Amino acid sequence: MGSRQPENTRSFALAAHGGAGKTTLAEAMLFANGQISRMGKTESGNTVSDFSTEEQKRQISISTSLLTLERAGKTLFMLDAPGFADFTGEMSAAIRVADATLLVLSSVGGVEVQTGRAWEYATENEAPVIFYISKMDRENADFDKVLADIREQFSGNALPVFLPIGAEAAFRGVVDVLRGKSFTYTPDGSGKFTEGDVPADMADAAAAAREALVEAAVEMDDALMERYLEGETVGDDDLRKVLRTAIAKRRIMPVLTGSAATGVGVHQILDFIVDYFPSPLDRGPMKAEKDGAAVEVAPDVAAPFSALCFKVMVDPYVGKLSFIRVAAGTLSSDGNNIYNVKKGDDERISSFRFMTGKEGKDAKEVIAGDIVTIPKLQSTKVGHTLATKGGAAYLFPHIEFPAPVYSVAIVAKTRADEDKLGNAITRTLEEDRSLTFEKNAETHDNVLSGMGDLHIDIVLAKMKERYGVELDIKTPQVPYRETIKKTSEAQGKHKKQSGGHGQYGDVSIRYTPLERGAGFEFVDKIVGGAVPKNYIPAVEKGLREYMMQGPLAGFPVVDFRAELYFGSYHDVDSSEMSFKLAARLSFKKGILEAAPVLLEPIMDVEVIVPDQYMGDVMGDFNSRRGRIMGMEGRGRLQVVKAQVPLAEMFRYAIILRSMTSGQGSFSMEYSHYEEVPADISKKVIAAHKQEEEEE
Ligand SMILES: Nc1nc2c(ncn2[C@@H]2O[C@H](COP(=O)(O)OP(=O)(O)O)[C@@H](O)[C@H]2O)c(=O)[nH]1
Ligand SMILES: [Mg+2]
Repeated sequence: MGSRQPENTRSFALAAHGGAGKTTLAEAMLFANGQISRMGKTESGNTVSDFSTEEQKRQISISTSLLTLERAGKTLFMLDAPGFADFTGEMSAAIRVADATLLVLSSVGGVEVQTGRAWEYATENEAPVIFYISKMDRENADFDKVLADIREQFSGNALPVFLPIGAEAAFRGVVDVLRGKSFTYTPDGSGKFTEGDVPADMADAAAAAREALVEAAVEMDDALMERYLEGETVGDDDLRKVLRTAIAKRRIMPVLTGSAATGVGVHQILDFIVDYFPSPLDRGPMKAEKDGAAVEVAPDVAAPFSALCFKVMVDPYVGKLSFIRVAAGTLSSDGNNIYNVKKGDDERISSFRFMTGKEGKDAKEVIAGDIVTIPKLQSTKVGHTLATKGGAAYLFPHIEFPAPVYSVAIVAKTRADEDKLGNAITRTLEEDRSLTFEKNAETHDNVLSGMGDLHIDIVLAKMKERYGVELDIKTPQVPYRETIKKTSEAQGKHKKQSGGHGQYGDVSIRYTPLERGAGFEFVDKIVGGAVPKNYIPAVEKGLREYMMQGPLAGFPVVDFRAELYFGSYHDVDSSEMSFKLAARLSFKKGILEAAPVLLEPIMDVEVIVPDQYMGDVMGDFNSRRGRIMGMEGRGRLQVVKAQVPLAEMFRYAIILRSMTSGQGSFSMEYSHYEEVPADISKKVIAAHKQEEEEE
């Protein structure tokens, strides 16, 4: 592979709603290209792409897999991303690093929620988009309808390049309108096809489709445009050149079709990828940053080497594999080391691997535009920039992952599980960037947060399989807090003076409510040494300690001022400990007399749903004590903003999914604390009392 050049590279992300047919299409391409001798099926758990235990068990893609194909002197890097909403992060990372997005829509299901999300990510990344209408052999397959929906909902730049010959059980082949040829298959999955003329009854449609492509393509070249307007016919060579540019610039978004299951059209798709998908050169430079200024990194093989890590996979046997997109330069694996620009660490390259599912083939050298893995890097994480030492010193922007929306508290089943938990969590977090773990300082829950119940389920199954850790899950505790609404004064007197060395502390403290978010203030108002100076810090310390467990229901007390204004002491018996205990007595009494209430966290929630679900979503928020803050249209979708108590949101990921048939999505973040309504407060306090009694 010594003479590989970026102009011979094609990389693309396969993106779609779950079940649209990406993995099957990837498998069909490997088969058509002679890289596998039998076609696997998602439902049989034997595709090259879905190789993990969990993917095979659940029959869906969970993690992006990288498949490398060699065809007609070109190297194709294909990223088969999972389509389910729980794994959106994987999909967006794949779209970010590939030179094009192959957006798959089922000829039956058409535009679905995740199709929209994939489109948005591609658009944000200015990625060229090629549509593929899949499953033309299925009952109710409707090419025209899906094409019309694509043009209406996404872009009028979507123009058909393939037209289907027949449909459903009678789907036989495709017309390639650019080549002006038909390709008719034996639909037995063997991949045998014959090339012929465009069928007479499709000639008009094929001519019109070609004309539309020509008209859009010539706009990329003024001279050609002029000739075209003067009535000259545009030759194939000219057309090919401008079409490539138009695709790279998103001015044309070709629409292809076929059936991966029966193999119909797969060879033509591969040909189209080779001929028309953008190379790294067509796609142009990657954006990076150096000392706060924007820089562009062109895919130049002679430039200093740089790469972006977009995925880390931990294989129980092979160990860690880091997936990288090479942005610039050329690097051979022997003797070369690499430098993590973000961390400032040296990393050792043992080899570069060209991946096809779980199999890797050693590559001596990588060049700008390649998407490969490096085994056993130590400190490199997703989003980090790699370079040779002393070479490129810029950083690629971090890869953003959506914030988790679904949380559970995890509890180790046994002591042995608990011992293994730390390591298992660390390694799991390394691979999965849409997962977070936090030990809540207030509730002491170990909170694991992800994109949904499916995601968490899979994470737990993986931890059990790989690291032998068994975990139970429960709903996390709401981190309630306590505060006061009135001012009170309370004396606390701690006195034990029978026999031996006694104890004596006496304080009077005034408790005043502060505004929300103010926290705690301690004020020393002692005059005349009623409490000696050296004991005052003990009083404050005592309060800070006891306020972590409020007298109402054991939650931290916040947003109040404590003014120490009077007290008394004993020359011999007073001590720091006595004053701490006195502060505690005053605190308990004072807070309970100052109209204490519970506070709960309120979340800012943003829900995105198709129009028809607006009513349901708003009604549901009412039943969750939510406040609607606003609504706006965003294309064919509606965005609802609301503030809702966290206590009502733990299962929302599941509820929204069932309420909207999977078509809704949401995000949330902490906003502020608010008083809990009396009826709910009563229940929380009662539950706390019961817990205390049980202990
Ligand atoms: N009839 C038919 N079924 C297909 C075709 N492509 C995929 N499928 C089926 O659709 C389901 C989902 O396919 P899969 O490739 O896993 O979808 P992905 O989630 O987009 O990767 C599986 O049951 C496939 O067998 C096709 O071309 N024709
Ligand atoms: Mg899949």
